Amino acid sequence: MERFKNFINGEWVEPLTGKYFQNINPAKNSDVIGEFPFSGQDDVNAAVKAAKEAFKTWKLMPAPKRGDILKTAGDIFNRRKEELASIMTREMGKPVFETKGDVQEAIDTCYYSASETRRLFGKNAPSEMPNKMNLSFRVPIGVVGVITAFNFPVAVPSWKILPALASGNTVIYKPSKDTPHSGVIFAEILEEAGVPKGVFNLILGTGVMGNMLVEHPDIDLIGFTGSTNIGFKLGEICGRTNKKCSLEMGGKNPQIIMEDANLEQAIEGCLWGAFGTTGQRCTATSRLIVHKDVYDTVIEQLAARATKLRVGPGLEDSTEMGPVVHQAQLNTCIDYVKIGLDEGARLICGGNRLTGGIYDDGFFFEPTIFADVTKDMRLFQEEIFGPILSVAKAENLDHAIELANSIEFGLSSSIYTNNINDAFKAVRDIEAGITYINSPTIGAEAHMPFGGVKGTGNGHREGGWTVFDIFTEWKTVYIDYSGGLQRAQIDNYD
Ligand code: UN1
Repeated sequence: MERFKNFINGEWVEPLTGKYFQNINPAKNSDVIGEFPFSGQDDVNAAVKAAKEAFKTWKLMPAPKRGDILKTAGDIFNRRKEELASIMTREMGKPVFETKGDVQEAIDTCYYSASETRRLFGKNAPSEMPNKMNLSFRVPIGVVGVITAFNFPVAVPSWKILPALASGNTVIYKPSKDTPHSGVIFAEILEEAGVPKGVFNLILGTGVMGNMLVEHPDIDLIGFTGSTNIGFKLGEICGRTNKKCSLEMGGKNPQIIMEDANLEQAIEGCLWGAFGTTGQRCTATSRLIVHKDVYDTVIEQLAARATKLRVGPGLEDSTEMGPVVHQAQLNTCIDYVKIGLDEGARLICGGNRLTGGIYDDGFFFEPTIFADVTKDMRLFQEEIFGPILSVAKAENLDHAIELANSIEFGLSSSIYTNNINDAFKAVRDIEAGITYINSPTIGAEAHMPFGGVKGTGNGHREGGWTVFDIFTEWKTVYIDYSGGLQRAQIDNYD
């Protein structure tokens, strides 16, 4: 069986712990992908030491030169797209057409970050004193720890790693324990692109190792994507150790369908939003809020389509929905079906683990829809991260928006309507970082701000130009060429 290594200070090295963990294919549990380092404190220390040292020179490289390396990385991601997509599907399950999209998002982010290195604009303002100039510009922060989830094994880390590098920071990346192989390829690509030694380091391991990163005194910033529960804990540690941190956490994203919507289009959007990536996206549509006039029709048509979705291994061309990522996630789905039934929600379709034939060797779950879900139910409130959609009935637009907002999260949202007034009210009133009109809750583009309000985040936006607010801070410079002492606030005013 193949044994993989960490990438520290430009070298592929065995973990100092001497320990490894195995990762299996969620669509075929008998397929063991390999043995991956179970890294510990000494590995973290080695990576941090390398990244701290490398920061001294990387930050001095002209930003457009750093951009050239990122552009090359984009070219290599492109060249290895098919191969990488298969590796990702094998280790986390989503169909190859989705993992190819995931790689494309990383390619887009490479090119976008590369181009931004020529546009890391500063801002100048006139001085209040004569013969004096005021400037301000962005500077890198230092050593960045990146911790991400399994569901976008390449795209989501790329949102953090590439702009962090473009800005002049050095990086230590800990991928999810469920997608270490994708992490290895990520490192191979940056190595081949010419990222200097120590600038990018990969250490593999479990959540315990993630904690060691966050506790480490020489890490200056943590970029995290994952569950709300873990994000809040990491945020506490960052507060105590005075680290900057960007937290991208849970979602319980609503799609509203109004009575005048194009139902065919709305249902197709909902199927993609709810069951794409087997519901394992932080942007997944997990609540469908339907106007009462079309409620029964929508449920009937949606269930008819959902039950026909082809569930199977993501490596097969015909598959529309893959397995969930692991046994624990499968158990979560089973638990929430029971919770939904106990709460009195109406199970419309699905609800079971798929069994028989190939299904017995994987973590397959039926596309599941509950109707008559009310806002006090756990089904309505809690992130499940699986193929379980809750449908609620709304009296009118105001009620639909009130329901949409009745949760602790605020990442993505969507409304299907042909009424322009309703669309604009929804844009204004839905509490979410992202709102789609006549389009599902998933599908963010790399060059636009991405992030959520309320319990989803801590105010940062990845993607787009806003990501540079995470990975840089401002330096202000005053240049006095008057030839004498000028005292601001004093000499110009009585
Ligand atoms: C995530 O689920 O963590 O908008 C990110 C989307 C994708 C990114 C999802 N482009 O659904």
